[in-house]
Formats: sequence, structure tokens, C-alpha cells
Amino acid sequence: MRIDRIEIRHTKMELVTSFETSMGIETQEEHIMVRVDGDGVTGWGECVVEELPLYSSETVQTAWSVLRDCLIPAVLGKTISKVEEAIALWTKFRGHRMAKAGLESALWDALAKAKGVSLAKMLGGTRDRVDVGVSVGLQASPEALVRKVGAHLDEGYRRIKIKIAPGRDVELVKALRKEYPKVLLQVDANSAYELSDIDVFRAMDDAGLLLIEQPLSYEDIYDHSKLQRELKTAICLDESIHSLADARAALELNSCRVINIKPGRVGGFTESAAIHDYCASKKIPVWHGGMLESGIGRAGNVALASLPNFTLPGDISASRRYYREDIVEPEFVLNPDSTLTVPTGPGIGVTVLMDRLDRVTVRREEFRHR
Ligand code: NPG
Repeated sequence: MRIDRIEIRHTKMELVTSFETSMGIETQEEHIMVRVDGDGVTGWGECVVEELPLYSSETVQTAWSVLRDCLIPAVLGKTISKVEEAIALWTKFRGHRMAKAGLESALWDALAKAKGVSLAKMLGGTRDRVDVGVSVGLQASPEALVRKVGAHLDEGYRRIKIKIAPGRDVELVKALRKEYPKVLLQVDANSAYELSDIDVFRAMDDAGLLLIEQPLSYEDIYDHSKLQRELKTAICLDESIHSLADARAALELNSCRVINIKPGRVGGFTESAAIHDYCASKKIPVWHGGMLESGIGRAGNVALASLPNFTLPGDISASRRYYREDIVEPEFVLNPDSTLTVPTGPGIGVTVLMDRLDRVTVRREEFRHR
């Protein structure tokens, strides 16, 4: 496929409900949608950067400039038959994994469409439905959290993740366990604690949690190994894992027993699949994280989560949980067994609704090969 044209769009989409974590409160999501055209096919990808460097060091502005000045010039006008060939053209640029993942996912979609196969199939997916859960932000009180979780259980979600932050942790787990002793429950600290806070985690170690996600620094692997040694509950790393090399270090140091995979955080589906395969070889389960994606990113996430070692439910909820109107059709709906159906059409298998995409686009830039 010859890459003739690439377009990037900065989008702003209002969330149905605000989302509070230890990093702050979000009411809308700003991402970059990437469109690639070549040989009569169009591929779409979503770059999951945010307005401010709170979760990752990348932002909409940094990703925009790296896409415009480095990644797009590296591939525009080139002919590629595999995504690896595009990666080889930009691999000299260090970091900026979310920017790379946005462009890489659009290329995966375009190449899968050119071949007439689904992205899930092209990535090596083996399931037609993927287990999913819901990630619940910090609420005003433990009672409000219990009510919110109850509402999600009523919707059919069978796995609940809650956000914790210093001072808003053990009592939340206790309140939920009192009301829902058996529900599949996990907590996510988004790097808000230090090793000296170990008593917080000891206090929830008998709560039957599936896992404790990213308790310590977003740059740490070593201290997590010390914490994991002291706990029965599995630690899962998210922010600390940027690559296969990080995953290897984490598993060799026994820093965690589970890994969260987000293509944006690790630079794309290719690196995600490599981490997935490595974890499978070490009998370490993985699950798919979420970055409040629109239907474009969600479709890619569902495809990736259909690989066999994604054995824990992902943070990939139904479209309605995030946005009143998604920008793709069909939108993603929750099946009664707490799964989402993996699209089977070519590429990401959903259609981008251009009028809706136009309404949420605040800036657009187009690059053509001449
Ligand atoms: O369902 O997409 C989802 C949200 C899952 O909790 C979720 N994401 O830390 O994993 C996280 C968190 C997040 C969301 C982080 C947005 C950064 C931005």
C-alpha cells in the first residue's frame, strides 16, 4: 500500500459523567484521530494523549508536533506491505509512544482493510467476544461509590475496578466488600503511593481483590518488587510498563503478577502483542486497559483483547458509558455475559460517522504526498 495522504484531528468529546482519579478530574477527553489513505482504502487510529501530562508525559500538543514533524514525514509517500516496515521508518525517534501508536493503529486498520480481513484476525485474535469490566472513578463518599457500583452491576458488568487515592482507599474497599462480598473487584492507585504506605495495601490484602494496579511511582519497577514480596494480592503494573523490555524487567524482578496492556502506552499493537506473547510464555495473565477512547480506539482495543492471553476482563466498557454519541457505528454495547463482541468486518470493523467526527474536531491538518 502506498501512503498517499494522512490527516490528524484534535478532538474534544464530553464525557457522560466526570471521571475522578488520584491524578485529577476529567469532564471531557481530548485525543487525536489519525486517518491514513492509500490504494483506495482508509485506515483510522486514535492517539490517546490528553490535554495535560498527568497520566503520561505526552500531551495533545507534543503528539501533534511529533506526528507532524517526525512520524508522518517518515512514512508519507512510502509503500509498505506490513506495519513493521512503517515502524522501521520511525524507530529512530525516541519515546512518544502514544503518537506512534496513533499512527500505527491507522496503518493496521488500512492494511487489514486492504487485505479484507478483520484487525482481530490480523493481530492473532482467537475469541469472538472479550470479557470486560467497568472502571469507576472516585466518588463523593463510600456510600455514593457503593450505589454507583450497584448501578454498574445492574447494567451487567461483572468486574469492577475502583480508583483509590491516599485517604480514600481502605474504607472504600471495606464498604464495597460489605455490600458485594463476591464481586470481581480490583483497585487502581495511578502511582499515588510510596513504599512507606505499605500498611494501606496490607489492610486490603485479605479483601479478595483480583489485583492492585500501579500502587507506586509511574517510573518504578524495583520498589514494586519489594511491595509485591509483602503481599498475597497480585500487583499489576500499568504506567511503569512502556515496552517489552520493561515487562521483562518487571517479571524478572517479580515486581508484579499481572500486566495491563494499553497500546498507546507501549507504542502500538505490535509492541502490545510482543508483551502479550512474552507474558503468555511466562504464564503471566494480561488484561486490556482503557484510556476513555472513542469507538475508533475502542474497536482496536477489542480486537487486541481477543488474543488468547488476555484472560482478565478489560477496561473496555460499552460506548454509552463514556459518550452520549459515539463517532462510529455500530456502537459497542454490553452483552448480558459482560462481554463486548469483536467486530468481524475488515479492519477495525466499525464505520466512522464523519458528521459526528466533524462536530467534535477542533483542529485538523492534512498531509499529502506530491
Ligand atoms: O474505561 O477507558 C476506560 C477507563 C479506564 O480507568 C481507566 N483508565 O489509569 O487506567 C487508567 C485510567 C485512565 C483514564 C488514565 C484516562 C488516563 C486517562
